[in-house]
Amino acid sequence: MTYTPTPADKFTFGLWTVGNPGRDPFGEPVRPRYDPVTLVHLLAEVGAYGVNFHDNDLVPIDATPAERDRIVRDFKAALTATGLVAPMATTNLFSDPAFKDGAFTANDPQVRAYALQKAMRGIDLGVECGAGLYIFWGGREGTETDAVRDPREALKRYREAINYLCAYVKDQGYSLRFALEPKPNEPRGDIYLATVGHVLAFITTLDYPEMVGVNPEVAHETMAGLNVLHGVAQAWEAGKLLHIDLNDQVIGRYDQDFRFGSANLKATFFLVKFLEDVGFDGPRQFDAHAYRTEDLEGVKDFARGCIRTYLILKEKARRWNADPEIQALLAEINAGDQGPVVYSREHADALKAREFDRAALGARGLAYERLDQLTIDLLLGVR
Ligand code: GCO
Ligand code: MN
Ligand code: MN
Repeated sequence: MTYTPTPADKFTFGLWTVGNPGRDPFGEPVRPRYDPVTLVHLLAEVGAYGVNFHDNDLVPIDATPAERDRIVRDFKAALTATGLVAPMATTNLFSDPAFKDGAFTANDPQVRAYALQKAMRGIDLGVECGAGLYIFWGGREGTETDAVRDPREALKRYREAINYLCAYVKDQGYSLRFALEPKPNEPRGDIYLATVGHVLAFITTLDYPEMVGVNPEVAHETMAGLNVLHGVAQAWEAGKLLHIDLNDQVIGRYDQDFRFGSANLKATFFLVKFLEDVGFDGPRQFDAHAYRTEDLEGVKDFARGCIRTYLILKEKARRWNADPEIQALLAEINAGDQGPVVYSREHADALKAREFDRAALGARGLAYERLDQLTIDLLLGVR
């Protein structure tokens, strides 16, 4: 197997991922900043399908209109030259000191207004570059102390902003959907809309819920100690899985943004298997960055590694689904299943009267150990 990506895999990277200069709270950048055109060519070289950006990854926050137009022209020319697309865009509502208390949820109404303005301009920029999806990651929408804001007020303001921006998109006639990206903490002590579950519930309270979905991130659910796959599956079931951020993370650590599959291989396998089994056709974005030890070659190794691991796990998933022993075990586990139970008076009466052999139910061995070990054998390449 060569594990060569195709456009159908929809592997994308943010400009901020391969462009990450390796600055952290303890140390200065270890890599130079590369301009967007260079990064587009790098992504084409490693086999990506698309590139995503925050407004200010592409256009510096203090650029003049003329500079903006030149940068966008060069970027679009690079897309044409490489064949890459820009399916998703987003707003940086977290780096500038103006957003130190949040953007849409900030206590200062001027900050909230500025955030809306910046988001509308970001949406225009995204649409101009061909994006069909716009992400909202509320990086600074949170607190260090709940003394400063009633969390209900934060949710109200968040809702007001998303409603406003949905109305803006409709008014402009853009064909653009939104995806909200949950995260439990970092950079704030606590961030509102902490998990996929919070976001799914929040969407039902919006004016245009049909325009809005979720962008789950592996690391973010893991930081919250949750099973990523379960959140992703619930989003999918609700018809709300529009995009996914793939990376890796050890529970209980800082926001690590490791190369996809580099920390929790089995969980990553089941996630890839799920995405492939259900036929998820949204972009698979690698939202991660290279170790701080790497130079530009290491950044390429990182990006190629994300893609390669996904494709290896995709092939493993195919083999898992085709494995006679695994499938026989699954058939045994699910034997006797007669499909969904539907309520009727007769069914309920019969069920209430039925006698169960409770001891036998409890005594039955389920062979999950064997099934899991077969999975491990397959993943470790001895099967
Ligand atoms: C993070 C987030 C971001 C977002 C990005 C796009 O932890 O910093 O994952 O990388 O995904 O802002 O919305
Ligand atoms: Mn993240
Ligand atoms: Mn992300």
